Amino acid sequence: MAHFKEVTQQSGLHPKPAGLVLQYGTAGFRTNANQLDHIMFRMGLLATLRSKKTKATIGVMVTASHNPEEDNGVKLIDPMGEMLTSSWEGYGTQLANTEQEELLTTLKDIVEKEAIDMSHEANVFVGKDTRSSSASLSQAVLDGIKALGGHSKDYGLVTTPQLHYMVCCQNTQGKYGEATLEGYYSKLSQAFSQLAKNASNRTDDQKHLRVDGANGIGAIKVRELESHLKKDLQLSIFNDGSRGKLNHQCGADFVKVQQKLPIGIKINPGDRCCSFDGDADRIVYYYTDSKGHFHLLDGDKIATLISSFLKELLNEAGLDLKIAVVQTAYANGSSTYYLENTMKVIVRCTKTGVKHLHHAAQEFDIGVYFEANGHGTVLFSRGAEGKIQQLAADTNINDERKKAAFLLQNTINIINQTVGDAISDMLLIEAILAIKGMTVQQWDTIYSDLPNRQLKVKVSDRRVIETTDAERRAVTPAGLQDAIDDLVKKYKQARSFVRPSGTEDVVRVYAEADTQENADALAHEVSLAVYGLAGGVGDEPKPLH
Ligand code: 16G
Ligand code: MG
Repeated sequence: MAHFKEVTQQSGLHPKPAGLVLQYGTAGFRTNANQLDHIMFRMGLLATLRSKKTKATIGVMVTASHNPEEDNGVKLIDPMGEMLTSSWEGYGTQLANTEQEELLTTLKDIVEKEAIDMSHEANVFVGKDTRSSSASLSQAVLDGIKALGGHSKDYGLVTTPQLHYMVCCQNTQGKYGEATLEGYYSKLSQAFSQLAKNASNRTDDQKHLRVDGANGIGAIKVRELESHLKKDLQLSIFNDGSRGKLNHQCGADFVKVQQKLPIGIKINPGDRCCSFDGDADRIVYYYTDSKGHFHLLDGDKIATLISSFLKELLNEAGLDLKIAVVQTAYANGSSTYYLENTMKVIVRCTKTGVKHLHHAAQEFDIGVYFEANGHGTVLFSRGAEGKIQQLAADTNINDERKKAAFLLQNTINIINQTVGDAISDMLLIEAILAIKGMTVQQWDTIYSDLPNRQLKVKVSDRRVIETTDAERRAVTPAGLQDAIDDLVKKYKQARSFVRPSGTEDVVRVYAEADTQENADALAHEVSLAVYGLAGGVGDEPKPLH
């Protein structure tokens, strides 16, 4: 086949360093940018095969999200805008690790196993973040697509969720929206302005939001959005990339993990602020109080705000739809308690990683999913969307139901259902706060987070830890879970779990308890148990105080 010949020739320009082994991780490949050229070329090949197989457009996003500037990575996007199906992740790993001379054989194996019709045309959308390495790496992706005879469209600089959106628009023949940036901004901003019409009189202060763009792509894109928003929302953008370094002491991951303000942001007590991560698929909110204390509103607080808003609207609309919130083990215990016992919504817990939450959320009429780190969105089933549209078109209903249906309709339009999207989440949160006339402090008091601590432990092989029950219990090594159970019993309102990271060579430890001191002490003691029972390397974990 002519294409295979082309692959052999072109792959020579993107050679694999012999012996280098990389895994398709939780969200694709991610490592130092100078190890990725061959990976990018090969993911161009894989995306082309995936497109031929699914007879649909596939996406390839070049980004390393919240990692440092020196890193890069790649995420593949399936036809409906969701992440690459897990059954193909293995092919990604195989293609990445096959030595140069075996590449063609590996490629042909995949073609055979998946019975791919190579004569079918292939279409791949490509996007990239602002890293200095992204330009040449996305060119390597384009080279891979071309080598296998696929067609590509290069969107250039876009956020990860924007590329997910484009793929979904393309494969739904425009039903989800128009596959352009202009289409994205106009769909979201129109929905926002419809929702904002229902807000009580807001002062300029209330319309004002400070955005930390992590010196990344989100900053550029939120500025593009700004011109579509008119005066409904006023944004001050910090860490916009003009000076600082990507993700360095700023961005959603920094703010969440360090529980403090990002560098370069100027705020007064009570000012509402949010941070995006490096590819704008995560968002967290925060403010400082009159004493200068920092308060974080993370993915759990966001899920609570959104789900209570939706639940109220469903009640007012008289619609009987099943709503659920999907979280991971990292969700603060107070949020789970509040959702289950006060709000009385169904709560599901899944393994870490967006694809797991996304799948679980698909099982409900309305599935709100958020990781505590700020990645999340809302999914509406086709049936639920149909009922909402039908109600909105019904002329025989009272004003209250009509208004609720209208708000639900615009909520659907403001949400990027393909994946968590900092820009879309930000607009939805701003709309809800405006409609409810709620300040960020009032939102924060819905429930109080239990003090918590996250630690890392280095072990010789983190795979010795296997977990069950959505990562909440360790099955191996023997004795570890019993040790954790005994330690947890020593503290009030305590909970702890450990899991091997999917993105770093460490074991992660999470603990929460009634006080920060107790959460810290429990996290430390559990770290010692991991170190002792799971092959710790280096110095023994030290107490935090
Ligand atoms: C990836 C995941 C994120 C998860 C994180 C966990 C996606 C798009 N991203 O960044 O959802 O929270 O990994 O990292 O799925 P860890 O396994 O190192 O704790
Ligand atoms: Mg990200």
